[in-house]
Amino acid sequence: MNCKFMASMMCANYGNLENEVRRLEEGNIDSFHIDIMDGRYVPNFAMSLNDMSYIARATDKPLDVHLMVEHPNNTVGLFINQLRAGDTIYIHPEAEYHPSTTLQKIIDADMIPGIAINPGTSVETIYEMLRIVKRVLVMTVNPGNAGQMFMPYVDNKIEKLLELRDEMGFELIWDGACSMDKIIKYGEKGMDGFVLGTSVLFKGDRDYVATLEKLHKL
Ligand code: S6P
Ligand code: MG
Repeated sequence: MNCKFMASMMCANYGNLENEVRRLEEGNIDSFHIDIMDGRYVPNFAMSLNDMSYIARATDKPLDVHLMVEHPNNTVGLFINQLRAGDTIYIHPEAEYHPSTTLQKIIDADMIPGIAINPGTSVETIYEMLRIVKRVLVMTVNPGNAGQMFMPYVDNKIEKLLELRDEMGFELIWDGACSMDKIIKYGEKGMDGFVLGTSVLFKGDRDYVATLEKLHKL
């Protein structure tokens, strides 16, 4: 299996974020997934711009920023200013009138443009954007919280996206309820990356190095 693993930092221990970053780096995490919420697009607040900047300064690894905010065009510049070339920003297309304008800002800043697709969003409605994004974050839970149940109906969409990925050349990343069995099954099907949250990494004794070693051996 050749796929990337991203740590969902909203599930980390905020009591010692620096130590969390170090231990995840020791386990060779590929990138840090930062969930930004505004309490409007989703009924929750997770990480903030300042949390993201702190992690950006604490590591040389790429950041993978998932904006769950209304009208990201209004605030995407704030995030771009704190990030580096090569970091990824995902927006939810239904949260913006002209999502391709927002994606263009991300492209112009030499960052990786991505869209996040909710369980209830069809491939058909986002098809044209697949031509300009480099990453698609397929959500297998409704956005807003960690620790939710996998929505089995997303399976069909994942199969469709895997076919389109081969044709159009974006990377397909899984976000939500990402357990070991899902990683094995969909890693074999060619998924490019997985966001690791409470289902596999931030659980039990939180031995990140041991869990990541197991995952990298798959
Ligand atoms: C959800 C968010 C995700 C979660 C992650 C948690 O709104 O976008 O990135 O943090 O999915 O993982 P888990 O395994 O607890 O569902
Ligand atoms: Mg996320």
